[in-house]
Amino acid sequence: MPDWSPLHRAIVQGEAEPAVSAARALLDLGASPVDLVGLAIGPAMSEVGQLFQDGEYFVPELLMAARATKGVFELLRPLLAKQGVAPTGRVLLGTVQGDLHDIGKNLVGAMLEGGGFEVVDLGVDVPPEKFVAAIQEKQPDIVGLSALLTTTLPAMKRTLDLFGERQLRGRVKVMVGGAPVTQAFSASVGADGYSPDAAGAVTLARQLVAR
Ligand code: B1M
Repeated sequence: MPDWSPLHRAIVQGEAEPAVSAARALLDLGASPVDLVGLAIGPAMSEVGQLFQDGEYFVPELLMAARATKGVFELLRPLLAKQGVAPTGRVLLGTVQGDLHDIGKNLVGAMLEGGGFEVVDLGVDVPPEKFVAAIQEKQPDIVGLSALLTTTLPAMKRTLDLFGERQLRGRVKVMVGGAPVTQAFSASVGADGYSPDAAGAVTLARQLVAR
């Protein structure tokens, strides 16, 4: 079992170069890029979120941790892409309108890439119309909606409602996630699936394309 602690520590402490070096060392020892995302980066960012919530971290520490993660993702992205066999499907991903949180969404995107999916990331604060335009342009198999604020859950519903109005639900499956999202909420807005975390999102996406 690889020792994830140097990478975990570097991310929690927001040290970008040590994080990249620790990731490189783990890869040299044979660790899988998917495990780096799921077993080191994910838990480290969850700890950062908890430290922020506990009042021990403030915005600068959060942003430093996110920057350290970004450097590691740049190293991992080509390796994750190479790992997948033939692309399993195309996923359009975005954080819904009014919501600027993207750390969890980015983890989901990286895990999906590691699982062989092609990911088109629309970023944060994505209006429903922009999702619709991207569905028409990119023809994804799945749309993934992320929300971190209870106040942006209605935007998730508006997005799904617009897909229905534009008769896109027969063309794409929709999966939802983010801290305030639950299975019950997912069912109430008519999503095709919900995952509480990034690893589960890959399993769910595989099930949705197989349906
Ligand atoms: Co904000 N924030 N934030 N924040 N922030 C929360 C969400 C909050 C719970 C903190 C709190 O008060 N305790 C709270 C929301 C309360 C609520 O809605 N009830 C909150 C608030 C209030 C706010 C602001 C309004 C604060 C303000 O300005 N007064 C503001 C809103 C800005 C906006 O969006 N319009 C704001 C701003 C920010 C920062 C910019 C400072 C920063 C975001 C930086 C960034 O994302 N680039 C930030 C952060 C970092 C957090 C916390 C601390 C951490 C979130 C995070 O990254 N967690 C968060 C408190 C917390 O969660 N502890 C908080 C780590 C990440 C790995 O987990 O995102 O949950 P998560 O993703 C998981 C799963 O949810 C799931 O998989 C991921 C990996 O396992 N998942 C999916 C996510 N998306 C998925 C999609 C899927 C499937 C699974 O399928 C498509």
